[in-house]
Amino acid sequence: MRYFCSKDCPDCCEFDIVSGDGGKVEFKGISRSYADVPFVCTKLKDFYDRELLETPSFYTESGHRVTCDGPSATTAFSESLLNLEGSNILYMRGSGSLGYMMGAWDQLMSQVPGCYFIEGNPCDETGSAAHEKDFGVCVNPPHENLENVSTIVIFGRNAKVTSPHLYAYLKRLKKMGKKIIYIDPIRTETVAIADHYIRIAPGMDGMLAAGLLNLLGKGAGPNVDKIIDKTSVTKDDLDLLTATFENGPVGVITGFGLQRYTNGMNTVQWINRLAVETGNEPYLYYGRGSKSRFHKWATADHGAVNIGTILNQLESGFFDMMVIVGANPVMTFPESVRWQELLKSIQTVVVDTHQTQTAECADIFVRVGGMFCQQDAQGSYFFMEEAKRERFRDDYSDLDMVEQLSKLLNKRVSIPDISDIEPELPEKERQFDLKPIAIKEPKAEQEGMFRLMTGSAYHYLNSQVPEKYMDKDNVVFLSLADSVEFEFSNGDDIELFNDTGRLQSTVQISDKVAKGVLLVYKNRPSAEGWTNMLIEMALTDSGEGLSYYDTFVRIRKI
Ligand SMILES: Nc1nc2c(c(=O)[nH]1)N[C@H]1C(S)=C(S)[C@@H](COP(=O)(O)OP(=O)(O)OC[C@H]3O[C@@H](n4cnc5c(=O)[nH]c(N)nc54)[C@H](O)[C@@H]3O)O[C@H]1N2
Ligand SMILES: Nc1nc2c(c(=O)[nH]1)N[C@H]1C(S)=C(S)[C@@H](COP(=O)(O)OP(=O)(O)OC[C@H]3O[C@@H](n4cnc5c(=O)[nH]c(N)nc54)[C@H](O)[C@@H]3O)O[C@H]1N2
Ligand code: SF4
Ligand SMILES: [Mo]
Repeated sequence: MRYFCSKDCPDCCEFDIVSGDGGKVEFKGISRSYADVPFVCTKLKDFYDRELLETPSFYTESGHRVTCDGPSATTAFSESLLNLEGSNILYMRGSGSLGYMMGAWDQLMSQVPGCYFIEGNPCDETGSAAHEKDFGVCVNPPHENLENVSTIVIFGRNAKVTSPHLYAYLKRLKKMGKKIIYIDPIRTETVAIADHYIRIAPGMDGMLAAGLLNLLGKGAGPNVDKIIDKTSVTKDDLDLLTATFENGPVGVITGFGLQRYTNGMNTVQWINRLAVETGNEPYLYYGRGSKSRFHKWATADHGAVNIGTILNQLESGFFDMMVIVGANPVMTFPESVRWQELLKSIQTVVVDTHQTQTAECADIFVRVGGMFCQQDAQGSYFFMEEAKRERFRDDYSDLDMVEQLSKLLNKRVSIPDISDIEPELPEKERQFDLKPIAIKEPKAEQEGMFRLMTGSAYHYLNSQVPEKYMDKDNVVFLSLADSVEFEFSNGDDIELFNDTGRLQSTVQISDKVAKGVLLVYKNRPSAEGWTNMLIEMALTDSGEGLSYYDTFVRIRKI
């Protein structure tokens, strides 16, 4: 059966499900125009195994959890909603599945009186806003355009880890003779494909892009001394980049890491300017909406809350209930401890494949079967491709739940059949309206504190961690220089702390990080605590994204 993976991953892989003996299934990659060998990532089989685990649903009666099946928990949810009529309800839908059909949830919840949606997301919002500001849209050129460039400059996209098909394509482009320059404050796995790696100071790509424009005679950016001082890029690297853009054409691939700062939108806007002013806009990539070519789900008028104000709004008592579908904010959003307290103080309903850290705080938990149990459609947010699938397994799914709820609540939700869903809307085109902008810098380094970076790890996706990888690379990466200064050896216990919270883990000395920077992989428990316990809920300059990497911590031995 032809299927696709609807996880929050730029690839949106299509694959074949092959049934073997004794109900075993296998996944086989299909050939793609951009990869020499068909493959699927190792995470896929783990998602399948993980999502088959039988986690019971539950509801709460007189302070006690009653375990039950999905439909019974859904009935309890509908009763709570009816009892709460007249109250305000906060609704969050996350990145568990980005399939088009998950829009049925929005259609249903928008009809629930007093329901508020969340404006903004923790993922790519800041960079998307930059593209919308500059070009009116957030689209990607066809990937084939990269075949016309001589060099590809990658600003912080850890493709080897986060987008294996893009990495396969980069390998092919390299074989075709393209040079690759990779710019990232962290020496990631993607460095392996680079002809040249440049370690930039975090949040300073905008300064670098503006500086390059100055050196190329295309604007009044910072001079060489200032660029070197602010970005930590050496004179040789700067000369290489200047020559690269002088000679062109250059592919520019922008990742999502560099927009997770208070100046993230400004950074992406400067990279946009660098590409446009040097004639490389046809080779400028960020990402596009994964549902941009499908018709939007109709929703009723509903309230909205800015992502940065969620916790304050919960604290103020404005909401009596929070409904969380396919998200694990206790683990993935900043200020985890506050989340835990606030979710326990109101009625919380969680719909998930797993009993997550967020579900632990719930009054009602409805277990759904996940992406193997639902027909769906979606596009890749890097490649201009869409995929569709029929349902593979019959377990209780999000769509089954939405249908049941809509009947119980007497709401109308029109779920189309998959055969009627086509990516028929044309992709919009960029319009050019690059207004002059200032150069913004990230939050300043603080004396005696380390910048905490929290990027993606290879073996798991956001907080969807298979048990067998819970402890893999579950460390704090520390530079050799800092290990000497602070007298740490490999394997030592370490505490990271600041005014927001604390985390305990073990040290791994590594050249992944520079002096003054720590790396801890995101969204899973450390020995004690986890990264988002240390991170403050603070917006980026787009006003709707979160500045995760503008976080500073102290360290001590324990
Ligand atoms: N294996 C795996 N794959 C995933 C995910 C996962 O958790 N695991 N998550 C998925 C999701 S939700 C998303 S949004 C995508 C994210 O995919 P990517 O676009 O790759 O984003 P990140 O991994 O957040 O960051 C990419 C790189 O940016 C770097 N970076 C950070 N700050 C800066 C900076 O100031 N300048 C520069 N130049 N680089 C910087 C980081 O060190 C990191 O190596 O990946 C998806 N794919
Ligand atoms: N410190 C730090 N934090 C970060 C980031 C970072 O770089 N640093 N990155 C951020 C990014 S890019 C993102 S996208 C967010 C992600 O934040 P979340 O949206 O919370 O992402 P997940 O952890 O993938 O949570 C998705 C949940 O959906 C469940 N699920 C899976 N499939 C289905 C399904 O079909 N239906 C339902 N109902 N549930 C399902 C999973 O079990 C999981 O619990 O995290 C952000 N958090
Ligand atoms: S690479 Fe991403 S889209 Fe492809 S199977 Fe793995 S998680 Fe799914
Ligand atoms: Mo994301």
